[in-house]
Order: sequence, then C-alpha cells, then structure tokens
Amino acid sequence: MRRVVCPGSFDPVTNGHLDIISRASRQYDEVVVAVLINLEKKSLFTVEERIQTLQTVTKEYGNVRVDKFHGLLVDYCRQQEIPAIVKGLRAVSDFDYELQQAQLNYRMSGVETLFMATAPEVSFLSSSRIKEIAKYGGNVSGLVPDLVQELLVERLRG
Ligand code: COD
Repeated sequence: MRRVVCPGSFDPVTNGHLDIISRASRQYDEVVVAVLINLEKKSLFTVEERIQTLQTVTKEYGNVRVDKFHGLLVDYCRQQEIPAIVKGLRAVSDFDYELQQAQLNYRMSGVETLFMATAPEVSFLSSSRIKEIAKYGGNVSGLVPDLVQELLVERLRG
C-alpha cells in the first residue's frame, strides 16, 4: 500500500491545505494527515478540535486518515511505516525552509519529501492570515471550508 503523510499544525485547516491533501489522495492509497502537538505554541483550536474538523472536511476523499504526533516527524513516519512526506510549496519564500527540513529529514531517516506546487488560487493562504482576518471580522468565505468559517466566528467573535 502506498502511503504518504501530510503534516502540519492545521490551526485551522484552510483550502490551501485541502488542495494538497485532495491531490495527494489521488496519487496515494492512503494519506495520513498528521497534526503536530506543539505545547509551546499557542493555538486557537485544540488538537482534538483540529482532528475532528479535518476528519469532517476530508471525509469525501475516502482514503484520508487523521492522526496526531509529537516530537520529530521522521520518528512518527518510522513508527507508522510511512516512507514519504508531502508538502505544498506556496512561493519561493517557502523553499529555503522546506528544502532544509526535507534534507534534514532525509539525512536522519531516509524518509523522502515530495513537493506539490500549490494551486495559484490558494497559494496566498495561511492559517495565521485566516485567523487575523476572522479576528477583525473579515470574510473568509471561500478561503476555508464552511465548517471552519463557522468555527472561527464562534471562537473569535463569541
Ligand atoms: N497551499 C498549499 N499548501 C499549504 C498551504 C497553502 N496555502 N498552506 C500550508 N500548506 C502546506 C505546507 O506544505 C505546510 O508545510 C503544511 O501545509 C502545513 O502547514 P501549517 O501551517 O498547518 O503547519 P506548520 O508549518 O506549522 O507545520 C510544520 C510541521 C509540523 C510540518 C513541522 O514543524 C514539523 O515537521 N514539525 C515536527 C518536528 C520536526 O520533525 N522538525 C523537523 C526537524 S528537521
């Protein structure tokens, strides 16, 4: 079975993340979306909330499983016997950072990183920008799944 992991914080999941997850789901037998547990970073949604949301919005793809991990991604890959990581590349600014991570991850474990060129219509999206827009009452419709839009309104504007 060909499996790949799509890691991230997903705080919250955006249509940019979904672009990569859905396209990876057409190339692999199973895509494992792995939510990083990072106790040092303040998040808007709990890991369990993010997992539940991801499960709901990826249900239609049929071969996506959602999980969580802490520590090194390559250790998670080893435990789960997943040989590859898929990442979306938004812009040149992503490249240096992602290249370094990919090289280190390969050096540590032999786990490959595959990059997908992000669809231009979602390449400007990031979870932090989405939270900022929603916090000040901006409209994030079409940028995140409808469920996420509802959750943002609920969480940020009471
Ligand atoms: N379009 C397409 N893809 C996107 C978009 C978009 N608009 N936005 C995000 N993505 C993709 C990118 O590939 C991104 O890497 C991924 O989604 C996740 O994005 P975020 O913002 O949810 O998550 P990050 O950047 O906080 O996640 C970083 C990781 C969790 C992947 C990373 O920190 C990690 O692997 N941490 C574990 C510790 C570790 O192993 N470190 C590496 C040492 S070399």
